[in-house]
Amino acid sequence: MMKKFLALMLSVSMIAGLAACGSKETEAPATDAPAAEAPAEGGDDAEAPAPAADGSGKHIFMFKSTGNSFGDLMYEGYSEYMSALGYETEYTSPAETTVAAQVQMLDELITQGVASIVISTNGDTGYDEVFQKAKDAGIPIVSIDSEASVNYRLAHINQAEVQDIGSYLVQAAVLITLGVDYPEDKTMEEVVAEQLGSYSGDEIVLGVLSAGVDTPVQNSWIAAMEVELAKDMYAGKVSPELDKKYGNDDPTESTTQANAFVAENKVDCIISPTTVGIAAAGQVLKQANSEIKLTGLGLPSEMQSFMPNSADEDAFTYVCPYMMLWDVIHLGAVAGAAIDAALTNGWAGTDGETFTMAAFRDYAEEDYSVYTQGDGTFVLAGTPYIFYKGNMAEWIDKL
Ligand code: RAM
Repeated sequence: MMKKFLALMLSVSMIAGLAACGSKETEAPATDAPAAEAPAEGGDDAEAPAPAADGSGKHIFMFKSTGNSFGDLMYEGYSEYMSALGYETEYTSPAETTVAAQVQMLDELITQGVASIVISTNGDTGYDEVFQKAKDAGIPIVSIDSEASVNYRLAHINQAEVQDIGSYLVQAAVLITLGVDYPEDKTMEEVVAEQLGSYSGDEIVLGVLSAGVDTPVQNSWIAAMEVELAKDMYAGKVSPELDKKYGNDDPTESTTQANAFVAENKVDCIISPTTVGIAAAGQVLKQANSEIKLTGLGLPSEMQSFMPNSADEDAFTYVCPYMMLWDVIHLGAVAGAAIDAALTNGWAGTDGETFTMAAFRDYAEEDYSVYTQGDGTFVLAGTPYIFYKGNMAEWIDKL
């Protein structure tokens, strides 16, 4: 079933892209892990059966909601990795991007008996009771994309450094506002510093079209954008205030919010740190023939009509000259490797622990180490990758 083999050129392309993107500049994340949670609503008291010692049973992968290709691709990687090891996996996500919908679904699954849970959450709070029920039953939980409470997860699989993502998004938005192509031979930060050094125009204003107002991962990236904007080079040139709107990872709501940006006409560039938001904004800005530009985190397959697809095109005739993401399929597979390590080697996600991920598609076998940030432990799966006119064509069929 997963015979697409879309990632054959992934490593090579990714390494090239990373070099161009200046991946050395890793910084500490802007935010600490989620704070202690309020008591959860819902959840029933039925005791949950413990998972079988041999790893049999259903291994659950729960995304924030259904109908999101980003979640589907993570599951593709997760299930491919897990199935190769003989595990049975199931993709279950609620229709709505809410904490309550995830909690109800988790509660039912845990009562039925599941072997493990990988989850991307819709909020920092509200999961305590249901996660405690899983913990009592000995069901390992790993979070991915959007963090689960440090009290209940073994570790969080971090897609890329939070601060890198926030910084690169702001830098891209500023360069795009100034009509500057993605720099292939310098870091974006260097070019932003050069450009703003001689900039004397109106203060640049950036908008954010996010997912949910409470979504942990998007909020951590927004906080990182604000850290970036506090750097001296932006002072008086780019507003430190981001104009934030929330489309709840729903195409219709995201379209409404993108239309509001057009109607208000206050921002120069929208940063959408969600694949649903950026695709909706692309459509709105294109249709409106708006002067507002766009960047963010998007899937090349969903962004192809809003972005240049070949090096000889003028990127600025498109609403989104360049954007970012990471290898979503590989990210999902790393979560599978963490769950396997928990089940077979007693990997507990504590600081300094390591697990080995078997070779996956074009990725060689690799060790992943657990590190601590704030109150929580993390595993770093990858690095942000820039999609621009120089490489879009090769990515459209892959992600
Ligand atoms: C969306 C989801 C997810 C985010 C990606 C980039 O589909 O909101 O949380 O990480 O986009």
